[in-house]
Amino acid sequence: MLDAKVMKLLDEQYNKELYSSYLYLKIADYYNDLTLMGYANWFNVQAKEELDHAMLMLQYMQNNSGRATFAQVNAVEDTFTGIKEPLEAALDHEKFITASINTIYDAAYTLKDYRTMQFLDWFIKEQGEEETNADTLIKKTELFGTDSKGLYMLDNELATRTYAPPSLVL
Ligand code: OFO
Repeated sequence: MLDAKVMKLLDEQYNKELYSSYLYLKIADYYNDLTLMGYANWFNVQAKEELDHAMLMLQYMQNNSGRATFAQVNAVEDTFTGIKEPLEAALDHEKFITASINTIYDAAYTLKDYRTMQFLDWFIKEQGEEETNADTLIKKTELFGTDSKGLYMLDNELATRTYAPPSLVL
């Protein structure tokens, strides 16, 4: 059994991961509308990965006699303009998720919940990679995205991203 405080934080994280997937589907939809199909593909793949993260949170709770509350997933605001704005929103969101994972880790550490700390190790590494990826995408868009030929090539590069299931298996 896990401590109730840790279980509550994991449950909230489950909801945040579902929202992450929803946010990235929204961003993919935005780029789809701009006919930037590579950017759309990149975020559709990211949305699938986020759904995997939600499933891992749910499975970990279930494996430890917990249950999720299945709280409402927030709506995604449709306020994006330009090509760079959704990328900045994605990076901000990843920083928010990193802080949220760190909060759960802190709680697990305080309670000497080594099992949850070990589970979260994978997420901490993953967040580092995702923040880097989001930041790189912004920088590449700044470098090449202002020129139509450069944007076309960058979009083609992003179209090659493929989905791979998570390396963490519970
Ligand atoms: Fe769930 O990986 Fe980032 O947000």
